[in-house]
Amino acid sequence: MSDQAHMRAALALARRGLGNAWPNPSVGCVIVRDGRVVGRAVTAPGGRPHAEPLALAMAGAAARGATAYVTLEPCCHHGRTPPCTDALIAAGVARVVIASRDVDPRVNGAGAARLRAAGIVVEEGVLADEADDVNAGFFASVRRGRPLVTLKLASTLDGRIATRTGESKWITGEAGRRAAHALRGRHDAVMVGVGTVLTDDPDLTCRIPGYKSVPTVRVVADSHLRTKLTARLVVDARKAPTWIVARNGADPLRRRALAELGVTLVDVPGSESGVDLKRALEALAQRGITRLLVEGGGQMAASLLRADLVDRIAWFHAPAVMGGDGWPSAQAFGISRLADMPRFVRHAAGPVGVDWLTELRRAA
Ligand code: AOF
Ligand code: ZN
Repeated sequence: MSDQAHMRAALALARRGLGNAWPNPSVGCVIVRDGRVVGRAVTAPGGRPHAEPLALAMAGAAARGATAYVTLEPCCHHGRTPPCTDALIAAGVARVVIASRDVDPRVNGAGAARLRAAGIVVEEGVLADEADDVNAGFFASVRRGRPLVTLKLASTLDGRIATRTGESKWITGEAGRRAAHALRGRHDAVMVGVGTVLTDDPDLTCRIPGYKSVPTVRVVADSHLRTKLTARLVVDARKAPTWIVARNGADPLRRRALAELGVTLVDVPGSESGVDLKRALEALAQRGITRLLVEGGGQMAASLLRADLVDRIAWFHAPAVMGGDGWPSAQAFGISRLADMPRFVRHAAGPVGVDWLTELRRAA
């Protein structure tokens, strides 16, 4: 099999770990000796151990003289785990094929250099575009200090996400809802505005059995701490983590009560109209979140789009029309000049049950 084929297998492993590895990137590693796969692993849940030592342990003595395929440049720093470069060198690996360079300033080319200095043949950039896509969350948190933000919208054909009376269950069908749960699973955290918590009382967990080993963090943007102590995601905050992003100094009593129920309070500056979303995203990245799925509602979608903080959109659209009285998906998002409109490019599109899913990415 070719280098590309083995790297594709490593990428598939890495993709499976998305949503489980934060604060670290989900890395796939495949070790091949004489054309046979002798070791394979993905970064462990929670980010440690890294993929390489796990794959090397599986390979044992067969790693000597083998080729290691890694989706991200092996680390060479003494972080919370020993350097993967040293593990590869000690195991006697002959060749290392790397997809993406690790943008972590502690690595950033130094990992590859260290392997070369030890006499290992190193190739870089094999399927780099695909790996950059898998690593996009980690790269966003290192380079921009905020997570990769994917906005999930479930709307009618005319872009409505709720009726005038606030009804929004269920616009899409069963298959679309299952796909949306899988999407939650591939993210480190899911965020909604407090309005959605007050009207829908959502649970926001990924309810696909066996899909996730690290529960997705539920984040509520709630500047004035209006979330009720009886909300579902407060009541079960000890089972799956709930973080509330609030304005500095908001309601100390409420704060204490929420904390006692197991909720984590994340403080950010804000204005009367809500929390500063950019600062909120930065605070989430500081706590290790690399991939954030934003699920609503319209106000939140509008604010993020207006601030140009949306990297990707997962748009589920149902074959139905609500009409002008419905709540527009980007409420109050009034662009007057076409030049100011954030544009996205289509990444993928296709049917999901009776609905469609269009995946979009922010145009460069
Ligand atoms: C790898 N293989 O599977 C991952 C890597 O704090 P530590 O020691 O866990 O190091 C975290 C850094 O390691 C992280 O910022 C990133 O640069 C790299 N992640 N590296 O060789 C892996 N997950
Ligand atoms: Zn490592």
